[in-house]
Amino acid sequence: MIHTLLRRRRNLLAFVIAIGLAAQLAAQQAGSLPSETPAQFRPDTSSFDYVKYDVMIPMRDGVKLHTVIVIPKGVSNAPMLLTRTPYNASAQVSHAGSSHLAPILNGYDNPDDVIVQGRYIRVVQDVRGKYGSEGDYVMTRPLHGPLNPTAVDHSTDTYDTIDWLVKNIHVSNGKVGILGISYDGFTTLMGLVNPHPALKVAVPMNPMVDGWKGDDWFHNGAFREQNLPYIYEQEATRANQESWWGSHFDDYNNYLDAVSAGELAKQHGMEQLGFWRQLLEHPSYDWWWQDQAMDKILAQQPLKVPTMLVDSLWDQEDIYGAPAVYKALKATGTDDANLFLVLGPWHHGQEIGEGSALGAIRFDSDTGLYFRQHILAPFLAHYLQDDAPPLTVPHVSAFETGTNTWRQLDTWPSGCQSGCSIKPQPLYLHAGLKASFSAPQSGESAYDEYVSDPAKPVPYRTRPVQPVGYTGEFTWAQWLVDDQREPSGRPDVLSFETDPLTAPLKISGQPIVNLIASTSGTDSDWVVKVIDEYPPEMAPDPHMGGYELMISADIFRGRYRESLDHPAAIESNTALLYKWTLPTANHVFLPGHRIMVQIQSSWFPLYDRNPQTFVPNIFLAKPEDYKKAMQRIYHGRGEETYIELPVVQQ
Ligand code: PG9
Repeated sequence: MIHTLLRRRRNLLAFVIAIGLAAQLAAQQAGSLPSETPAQFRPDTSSFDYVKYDVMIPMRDGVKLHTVIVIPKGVSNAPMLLTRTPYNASAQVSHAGSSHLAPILNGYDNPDDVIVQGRYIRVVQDVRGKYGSEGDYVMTRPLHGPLNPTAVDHSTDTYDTIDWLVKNIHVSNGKVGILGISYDGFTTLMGLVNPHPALKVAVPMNPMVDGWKGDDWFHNGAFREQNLPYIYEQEATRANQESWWGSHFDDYNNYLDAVSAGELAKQHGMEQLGFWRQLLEHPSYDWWWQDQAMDKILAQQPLKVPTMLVDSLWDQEDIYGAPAVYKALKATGTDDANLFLVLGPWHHGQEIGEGSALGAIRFDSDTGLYFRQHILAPFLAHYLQDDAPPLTVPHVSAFETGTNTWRQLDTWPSGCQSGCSIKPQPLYLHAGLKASFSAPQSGESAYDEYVSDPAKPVPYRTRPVQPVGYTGEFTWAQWLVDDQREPSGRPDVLSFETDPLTAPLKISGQPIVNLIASTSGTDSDWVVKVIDEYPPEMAPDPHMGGYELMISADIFRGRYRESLDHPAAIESNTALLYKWTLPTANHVFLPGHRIMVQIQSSWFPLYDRNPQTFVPNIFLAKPEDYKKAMQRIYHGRGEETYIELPVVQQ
C-alpha cells in the first residue's frame, strides 16, 4: 500500500517537474524567465524577541501616517513611547538586522537602553509628507492658524495617533510618553499643545524652538548657511533622495565662491522649495517667526503633561530651544510641578550616546549614561509604568563643567541647592586687551580696532572646513569646543583676557553682552565669545595647556540693533550699543585659568557674510555690496563694553 502511494507520488512529482520544465522551456522560447522573487515575501520572524508592525494610522483629515510599532514579546500592560520624525521611522527601528530588540532600536534618536530595559512598546511615526506617510510636508509645520490654514498640525497628528494607539494596542496600559531629539524634540513639544489625556509624559531633547533667535536657521539674524544642504535634501523629495553638491573640499571656498546664500541656493534650484522661499521672504524676526516660536506658543498653554526639557551646553544646532521653553514656562507662573530641566555637557543629542568627553574636553564619567540611568529612566518609569516607583529625579539636573559635577537643583538658574545666589557681574574690557571686574578708569585709551574684510572672513573652524556631517571623519558636532587659539592669532579677532584667577568663579545662566562698537560700514555682524583659557601647562593633561574653550558664544547681526523685526542701516563710525544674550552656561573657571572675551565680525561659513553695507535683504546681496570695514570696540570710561556674567555667590 505504502509502495503504491510512494509510486503514485513519484509519478505525480515527475508529472509536476515535467510541467515545470515545459513551462520553463516555453518561457525560454518566448524569451522570458519567470521571477524568482515571490509577489510578496513574508519573513519568518517567529524566533524574534519582538513583534514589529507597520501600520498606516488615519488622521482626522483622512491622511494616513506610516507608523512602526515594536512590541517586546510577552509584554502586557506595557506603556508606549512615541517619537514623531521627519527622518524615516523605519530606519529608526531597524538599525541592525537582528532578532533582538536592543540592536534594532539603536538608531539616531533612541535612548535605546532605556526603552529596552523599561520593556516599553516603541512607536515611531513618519510625519506627514515624509517617507512612508501620506500628506504634504511643511518644514516644522506651524500650528493651525494664520501660518497654517489647514485643520491639521503636529498637535492634532499627535493627538490622533495617541488616540489610535490606546484603542488598538491591547497589550499596552494605555499610557503614552513622547520623546525625541531636535526636530523630533520639536514634534514632542507640539504634542503638549492640547494634549491627549493618555499622554502622560514628554521628553523634548535639544528641541528646535525658535529658528530665528538661536536654533537651526538664524542666530540673532545671522543666517546659518551651512544648513542649506539640509533644506535642500529635506524638501527636494519625500525620502531625501537628492544629495547636495559642492565644488571644493573646503566648505569655506564653496560658500565664498557663491558670494551670498541666496545666490548659492539659486545655483542649486532651491527656489522650487517652499521653505527656502519662506526664508527669502522672512530674513527678519517678523510675525512669521514670532508666531511659530514654540516657547511663545507653550507659554500660552498650561503645562498639563510632566515634561523634562533636555539641553546640551555645547549644542551646535539647537542651543537656544530647551532653556527658552523652560524660561517661558517659568515666567507664566503656572504650576511648575510638571516642569523638569536637564543641562548636560554634550553636543546636540549626545545624551543618548557616550558622554565622557566632547572633543578634547573630558568629564571624568559617562555623563550620557548617567542621564539615561539616573534621570531619564526613573522619570519615564514614574509617569508611565503601572505601580510607578516614587519620583526621585530633581526638577533641575545641571552638570557643572569645570568641576565635572552633577548638581541637583530646584530651579534654574540657581547657583546651588540653598544658601547662594546669582549676582550679575560685569566683566569689563580694558585697554591693553585686558578684562576685569573693575570698571575702566579715565585716561585709558578708548578703543581697540580691527579691519573686517568680507573677502577673508574669519573661519569658524580650522580649514579645510568640513560640511555638516555626523558620521565617519566628520567632527561638526564638536565645533563649539574647538580650541579658539587659532582665531585669537588673527589680526581681525580681538582677545581680551583677565589675569589668572586666584579663586574659582562659577557662572550659572546666560551672559549678557553689552558691546559698544562702531563700524565704518552701514551694517555689521558681531561675534562675542566667553572663553575659559586654561593655564599654559596642564598636568596630567599636557595637551590641554593653554586651551581656549568656548563656554558661551554667539553672533548678532547689527542691522537688528534697534528692532529684530525692522532692520536699519547702522550709522557709520558711531559708537553704538549692541546688547544680546548668550547661550546658557553652568561653568566653573578654576584658579589659574583666565577668562577671555573674543570679538570678531564673521564666523564663516556657518554664518553667511554680512556685506557690511546695508542692503534690504542680505540673501540677495551683490558682490559689490561686500566691503571692508574698520571696526572699533570701545572700552573707555562712559563707553564701557562689558559682558554681564551670572556669577554664583555663596
Ligand atoms: N537640528 C536639526 C533640525 C531641527 C529642526 C529643523 C531643522 C533641522 C535636527 O537635528 O533635527
